[in-house]
Amino acid sequence: MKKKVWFLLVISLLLAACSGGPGGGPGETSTGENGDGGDTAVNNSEGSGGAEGAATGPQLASQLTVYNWPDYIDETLLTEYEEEYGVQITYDTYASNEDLLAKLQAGATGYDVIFPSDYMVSQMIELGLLAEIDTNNLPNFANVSEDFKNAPFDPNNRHCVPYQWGTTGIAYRAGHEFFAENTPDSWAYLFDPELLAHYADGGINVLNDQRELIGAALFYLGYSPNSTDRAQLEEARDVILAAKPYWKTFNSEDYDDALLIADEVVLSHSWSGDAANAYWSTYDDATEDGNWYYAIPQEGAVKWLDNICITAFSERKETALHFMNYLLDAENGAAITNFTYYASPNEAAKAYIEPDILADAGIFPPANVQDKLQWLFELGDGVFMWDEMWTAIKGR
Ligand code: N2P
Repeated sequence: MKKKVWFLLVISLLLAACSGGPGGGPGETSTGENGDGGDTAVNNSEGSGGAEGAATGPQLASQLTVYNWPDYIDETLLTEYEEEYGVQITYDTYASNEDLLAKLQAGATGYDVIFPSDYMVSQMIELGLLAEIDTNNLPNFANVSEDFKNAPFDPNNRHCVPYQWGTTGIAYRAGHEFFAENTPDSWAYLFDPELLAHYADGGINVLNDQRELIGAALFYLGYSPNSTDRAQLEEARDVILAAKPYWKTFNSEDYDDALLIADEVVLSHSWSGDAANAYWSTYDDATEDGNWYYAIPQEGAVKWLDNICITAFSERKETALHFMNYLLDAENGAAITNFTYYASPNEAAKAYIEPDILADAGIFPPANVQDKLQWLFELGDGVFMWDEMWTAIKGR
């Protein structure tokens, strides 16, 4: 039995942070051709588990295009959906909310189902990029925890339903001699050159994600991760530029497997599930321990909720809704978390989630930790200033 809880609750000095609700080209596993007709292309009427009524079943298109974060679903679920419903799924991935938005704004209208985070949902609603849904047509919406319904970024779930949630902190190599004496429980371990000098030769990775990285620097400086104050943002940019020479990689796509598990780095800015993947993938029954630990910095950290949404331009909305309902099934929701190591907002799924995952406080943080995390909000026009900082950070 893997009983050891590896997560460090290093939050005691956390400043009172704002809490509240979450306010705030098709391809890789493609199994079909592009460009079939829309939902009118009836080819399935099995009906079981359908979103549109049991009697006749939904009118499903022959294809569906799904655009998600990397390593964010157990792909056997896709195959099972294809086999059960006769819908061929084209599955593709993006690295960040900003990449997703840029792709849609550049005219990639082929995508039906997407998975933006909280702040990006509100931005996309304002831009008219998301279709409206009626959760009355989603029987499995009842599986979702009330805590995650009706979030401020999408009142009454008029556009999206919750998919997975997590935190953003620091993953570090257990057994590294410097970390044996010094727990990386502060963003200083990512940004302070004096500290970085102790372990930079082992490799450091940061998330290639502007809201996360600039947000972390803002936490480090004692500011809001949603700041749109130019002086604060410039300070954050300069903190990042001073630390950048010590970093080996900007990777938010496959850093858990390619860098953490592969021992290419000793410390990484990390999403909770990726850190947990690194821990459980290196877990040794003999020592009852894994190689990677995860800490939430004392200055505060981001809590996020990713969502399943249908694009406004989807020509297969009924099929997309049917697929959305499929993902909200209790056992399917559990299969997703058992694969990704991210927390599930699907309450009914918990009966099927691995006990070790449910008990892992790094994945499902206790309430006292959650209360001290902060949501990211849409930045309004401030987004242009953030883009400017990000260009300066990545460009030099
Ligand atoms: C995992 C993607 C995590 C999504 N590879 C963070 N919002």
